Amino acid sequence: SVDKKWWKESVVYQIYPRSFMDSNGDGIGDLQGIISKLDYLKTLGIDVVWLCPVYESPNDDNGYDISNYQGIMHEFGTMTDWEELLEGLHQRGMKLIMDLVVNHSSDEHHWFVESRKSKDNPYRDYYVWRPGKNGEAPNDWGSFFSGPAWQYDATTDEYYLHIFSKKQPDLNWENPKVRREVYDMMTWWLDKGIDGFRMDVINLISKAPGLPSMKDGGDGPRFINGPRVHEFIQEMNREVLSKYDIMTVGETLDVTPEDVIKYAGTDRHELNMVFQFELMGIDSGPSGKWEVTPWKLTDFKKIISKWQTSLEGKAWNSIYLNNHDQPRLLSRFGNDKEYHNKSAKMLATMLHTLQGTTYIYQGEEIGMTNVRFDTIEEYRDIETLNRYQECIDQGQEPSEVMESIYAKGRDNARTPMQWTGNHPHAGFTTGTPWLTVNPNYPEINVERALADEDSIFHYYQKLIRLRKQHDVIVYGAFELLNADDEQVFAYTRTFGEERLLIILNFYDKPARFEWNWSKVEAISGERTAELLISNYDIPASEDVRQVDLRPYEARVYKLS
Ligand code: ISL
Ligand code: CA
Repeated sequence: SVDKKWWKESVVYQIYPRSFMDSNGDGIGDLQGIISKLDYLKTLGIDVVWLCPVYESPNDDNGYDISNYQGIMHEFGTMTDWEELLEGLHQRGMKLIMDLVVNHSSDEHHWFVESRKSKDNPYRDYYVWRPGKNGEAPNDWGSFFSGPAWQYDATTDEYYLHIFSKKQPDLNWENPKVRREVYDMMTWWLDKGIDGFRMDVINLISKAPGLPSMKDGGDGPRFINGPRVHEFIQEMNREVLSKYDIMTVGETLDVTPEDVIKYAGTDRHELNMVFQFELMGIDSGPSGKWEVTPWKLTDFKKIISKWQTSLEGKAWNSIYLNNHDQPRLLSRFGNDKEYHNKSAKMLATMLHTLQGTTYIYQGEEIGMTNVRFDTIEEYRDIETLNRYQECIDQGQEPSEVMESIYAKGRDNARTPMQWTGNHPHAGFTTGTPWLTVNPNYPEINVERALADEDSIFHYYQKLIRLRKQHDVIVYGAFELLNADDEQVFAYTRTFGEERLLIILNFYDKPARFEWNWSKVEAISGERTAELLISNYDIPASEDVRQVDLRPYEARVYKLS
């Protein structure tokens, strides 16, 4: 009775093109660079590539500020290169999903160039313009990238809304013409043969009527999960998505499982799944992501169990542990020093054995880590640079600000992909990279990973293969076994007669895991446990009823 879908069975690999592979020595990753690595992706075994924005852009936010939705960024190549990429993926049996960034455009998009000219310009209402209030911004909304979310424009003596940088004005989704433009553009890409979209901050597109201030009481929606958001997405589904066999994943900030069941519920005709961020907030304090806070495994398990169980049979999870906006998973949840290999495999074991579509971010499969550049001058990310300036202006110690950037800055994920150990810049470019390569590339690189049977890469490869062999890995229901244990995360996955037992030691200390074996007997009457994968050698004779785990040990058993 289970609802089988190719996008549930898929493993997605996220490419941040600027940092993946540079083919022409200008220091910037590009489409031909990606094309040269398609066999690498095929070897890993992934099914789908999610390509971060490659559209024309002045790159205020590395392509998330789009000036032409139907053109390719010159630094990345041409439309012909892009077509070659799509064909190269399809020939190898892989799919391509594109980033859809339509909460905002670039201020250099011709719609905005027109819009700002006069109050009666035909494009005026493509964006959100308001007069000031007593010489100040129309309301108190703040930008995600520091400062107010409004920019004054002298030409018409009004302000425009920008929830991200001031070069990313928000599109006005209340205007049916804007929605039509977006749907036509999506159709144009789908007709070129792409296999779906990842939708940037899609739950921000509907703003509360009257744009009420945050401080004006009530906690009604302002611009997150706004009043018309489901109407808009259902319209998009009707007009565009429903006509194709594609996958869609929405990026949704600040959502509960109830919200997600609305965005991605089986009967909702909206999206296939979303990215939610609850786990990504586990090491942040009340003031937000920069307030680095220790996390506890019991809370970590609580968050995962909550999402695994509350979406069961109702919606579908996206499983990821990092992306281009987040720190590297290994530096954050594992141990990027003495247990680099073991802890990366332990986290990978979890990533691939939770219920949901699996997402791998480039470099994760070789255990790339966070980076610590000496000075702020080496950083490139607009969020990081704005935040640094804001803190310095407020009188904070530079060294203190740098520590939070080392832990949370987005450039951690954006340092160039480490291909080789003995070429300058890790073989990413023959020129000067746009962002400095992580100095650990002589140890951590693809060349070395491919040559080493015991590498993180080969472990990912094995996990991906297992997904293709065991339906229970994709479809099994999740059950947490040990909510109160601060060191071990253990759970089962059950699909009909099939059951998996997953045991993960999250720390560098040994641990014992004991389990109530009668549960297994209850489902099958048998007592066999077949080891499917582990990051240590395990004697065949070992008794699964009482498992002694070494640092960061991970095991997956198939019970029958
Ligand atoms: O990066 C974040 C954490 O600091 C998030 O707040 C992020 O801004 C948010 O998840 C939205 O991200 C998406 O839209 C942004 C873009 O900068 C991000 O790269 C993108 O993933 C604006 O388009
Ligand atoms: Ca290049």
